[in-house]
Amino acid sequence: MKYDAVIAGAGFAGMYMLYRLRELGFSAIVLEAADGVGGTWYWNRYPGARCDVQSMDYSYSFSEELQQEWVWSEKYATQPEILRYANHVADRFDLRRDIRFERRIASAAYDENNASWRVATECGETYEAQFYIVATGCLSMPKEIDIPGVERFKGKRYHSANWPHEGVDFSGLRVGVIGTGSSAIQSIPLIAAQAAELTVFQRTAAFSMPAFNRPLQGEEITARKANYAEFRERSRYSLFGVPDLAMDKSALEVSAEERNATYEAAWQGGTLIALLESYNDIMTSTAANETAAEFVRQKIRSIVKDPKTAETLCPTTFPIGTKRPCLDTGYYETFNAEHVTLVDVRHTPLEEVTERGVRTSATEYEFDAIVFATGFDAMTGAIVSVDITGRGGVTLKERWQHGPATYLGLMVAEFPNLFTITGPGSPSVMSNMMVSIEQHVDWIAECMRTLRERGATTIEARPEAEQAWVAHVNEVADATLFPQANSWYMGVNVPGKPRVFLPYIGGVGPYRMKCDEVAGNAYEGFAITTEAGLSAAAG
Ligand code: N01
Repeated sequence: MKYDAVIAGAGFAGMYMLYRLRELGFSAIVLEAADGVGGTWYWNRYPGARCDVQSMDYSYSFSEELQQEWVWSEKYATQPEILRYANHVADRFDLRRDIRFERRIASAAYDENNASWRVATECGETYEAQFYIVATGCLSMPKEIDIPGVERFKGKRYHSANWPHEGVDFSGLRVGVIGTGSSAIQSIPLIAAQAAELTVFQRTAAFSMPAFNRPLQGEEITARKANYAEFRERSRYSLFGVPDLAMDKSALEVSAEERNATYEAAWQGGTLIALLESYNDIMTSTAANETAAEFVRQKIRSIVKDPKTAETLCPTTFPIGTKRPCLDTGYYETFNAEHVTLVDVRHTPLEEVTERGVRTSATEYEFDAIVFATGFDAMTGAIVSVDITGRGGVTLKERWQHGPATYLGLMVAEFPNLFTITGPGSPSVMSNMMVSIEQHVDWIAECMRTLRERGATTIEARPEAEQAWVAHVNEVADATLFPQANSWYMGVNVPGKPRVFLPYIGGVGPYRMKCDEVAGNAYEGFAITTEAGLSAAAG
C-alpha cells in the first residue's frame, strides 16, 4: 500500500504529525522502534527522570479539550506521568491504529521515477509514501560509550537512556555513575539514597539550579486554564517557547547588590531560564555572563561542605548557559553524604572499564553496578542512523559529513519530500520542545495541503536557500557565547563529529515568523514540481 506519508517515530512529534495529517485527509503510517508511544519518555526511565520545562508548558496546545481536561500533578512532571500523558493522547485521538510498533527503520530511499520514498524496516517490511517525515527526536540516539573495556565489566551496567522498565534497586550496592549532565544530576540523589557507596565520575562540572519542584495547587491550575490559549500564544512568540521575562538591562549597568538580588529571585523561582534571562547580555557578554556564573558558584560553595569537593563541582571552563543548564533536587547536597565520592576525571583521567569496575590514572574503583549517563549523539544521530538516500543516490550521511545543512531545519536540498521535525538549524533543543514540535508539524501539514491543492508532487529546498540559512544559523550563534563551549549543541561530545552549532538560537518567535513568511511568499527558497515539471511558483 502507498501512503501519503511515512512518519518515523511515535514520540510527541510523530503523534501530533499523524493527528494533523489525518485531520487533513492524508493517509499516514507511523513506524516506531519501541513497543509503545512516548519517544524520549519511553526510553529515559532512570530514577528521578522528569521534564525540566514546567508541566503546564510542556504539553500539547492543539486541543483545547485536552489541555482543559488533563491535570498535571506537579510543577515538573515525572517521566511516568509524561508517559501516561503520551498514552492518553494516543488513546484519546485513536492514534494507535496507524502506528506500527517494534519497527526500527533501516533505510529510506527516494525514488525519482515515482517521486516517492521507499522506507524499509529492520524486520524486512517496506512502506512507500510520497513524503517521509522524520520525527525521531533530538536526543534519542545515545552516543557510543567511548571508554575502553565496557564489555568486560562483570557487574550490572545501565545507560540512563535505555533503562530497564522494571526499575533498578541499588540498595546495598557499590555504584559508579559516569557523567554529570542533566540525566546524571537528576538520578544521582536517588541512586545515593539507595546505594551503599556511590562514586561519581565528573569530566566537566555542570551549572545546576534547584527545581523547587512541588505539587501544583488547584488555584494555579484553574488560573492558567482560564486563559490557556492566550498563554500559549505568548509562548509561541517568545525566545525559548515559554513566555519571556523582561530583559531590558545589561547585567553590567546595575550595582552588584541589585544584580545579586535579581539572581537570587531567579534562583528561588526554580526554572531553567530565569537566571539566564535576568539581563539582556548574559549570553553575549563574557563579563555579564561571569556575574551569573559566579553567583551559581557561590551557591555551590554554600551548599557543599567540603571546600575541595565544592571547588571541583564549580564549573569554570565555559560560560554559564552555553552547555545546557540543569535543574536538580538535592544534587549538590548529595555530595555532603559520607558514602558519596566525587572523582574529577580531568585530574585523574578515566582509562578503562575493568572486570571489577573503573580504572583511572590514579586507581581502580570496584563496583557492583555502573550507570553511564554519557549523553547523546544529539540532533543528527537519530536521523542519519537510518540510511537515507536522496536524488541521484546521495546519502544524507555524506551530505552532512561536515555538519548538517538544512533550510529552516525543515528540509534538505537533494532530498525532496523529506521533512525533519525539529531538525538541525531550527530552535528545537533551544526551546520548549512542545512549542517547536507543534510549530513544525503545523507548518509541514499546511505545506502538504498547499501542494495537494496545487497538484504539486514534490517540494525541495533550493541549495542557495539552504546555504543562506546555514550561514544565518552560524552568524546568529557566533554573536553569542555558545560556540565557546565544548557542548553537545556544538557536536563536540561525540568524537569525530564536526564542530558546528546545531540548533538555531535566533528565538522561537522570530523563527516562526520567518517560516510563515517563507510559506506566505509561495514557499520562497523551495523548488516545487508538478507532474509537468518545475513550477515557477517557488522563488
Ligand atoms: O547527557 P549530557 P545527558 N568520560 O551530554 C560525560 C536533555 N535532558 O543525558 O561534559 C567521562 O548532558 C559528559 O562530560 P563532558 C537535556 O537537554 C533533559 O545528561 O562531555 N565523562 C557529561 O557530563 C540534556 O542536556 C532532561 O565533559 C563522559 C555527561 O557524560 C540532554 O538531554 C533530562 C564521557 C553527559 O551529559 C543530555 O543530557 C535529561 C567519557 N568518555 C536530559 N562521555 C530533562 O528535561 C560523556 N561524559 C529533565
